[in-house]
Amino acid sequence: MITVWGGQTSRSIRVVWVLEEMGLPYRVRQVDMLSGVPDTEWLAVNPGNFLPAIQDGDVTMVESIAIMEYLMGRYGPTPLQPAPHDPAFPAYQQFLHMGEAGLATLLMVPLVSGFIAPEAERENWGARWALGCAERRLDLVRRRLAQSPYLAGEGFTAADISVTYALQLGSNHAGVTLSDAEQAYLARTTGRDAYRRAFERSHEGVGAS
Ligand SMILES: N[C@@H](CCC(=O)N[C@@H](CS)C(=O)NCC(=O)O)C(=O)O
Repeated sequence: MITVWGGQTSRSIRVVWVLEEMGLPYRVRQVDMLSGVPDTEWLAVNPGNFLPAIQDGDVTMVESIAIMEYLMGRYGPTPLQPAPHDPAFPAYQQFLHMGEAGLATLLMVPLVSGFIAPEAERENWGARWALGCAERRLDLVRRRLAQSPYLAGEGFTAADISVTYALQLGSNHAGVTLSDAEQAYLARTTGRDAYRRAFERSHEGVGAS
């Protein structure tokens, strides 16, 4: 049984969403990063203390995109991951990675500046720079969505899982304003049954004493 170490608003939703799309059995172990109480069981899994992580038998992994690629490679094939000879593959590969490396990573800077930084440091050049960089990368997402319903082309793939999380992070917590096309895209991706199940499983037990 695969264990997903996650949090209710963390990138673990990407991993759980892949598991739901593929119909694989798993359990979610919630980690409360904000409790202030060290979770020693969790820190033994990832001493770096960032979510998500998985354990699958002898395998322990962090990095949400790498975990998604592991699951699709290990338990696929799956339509979530076009094969290298598929014409959809280059765009798939680009947006799969852009969702984290080019978008979510940058968006963490305005997010932590806006919500966690001391009052006097909330407005800062670095956060504005990071938001501007993410906005320019979003132009590539916008241009792609003007051409096709999903980022790799006609079919939904893991690239959409990756970028959906980044769009949610940006619009909910980092000051990104979504266009109508992006909002329609999010409605398409998060309207999937697998997303609804993933969302529910990611919130199970949260707030329970
Ligand atoms: N590139 C990593 C980013 C992981 C990350 O930043 N996770 C957040 C939660 S979504 C976190 O744990 N932040 C706390 C920290 O890094 O100290 C991934 O995609 O998994």
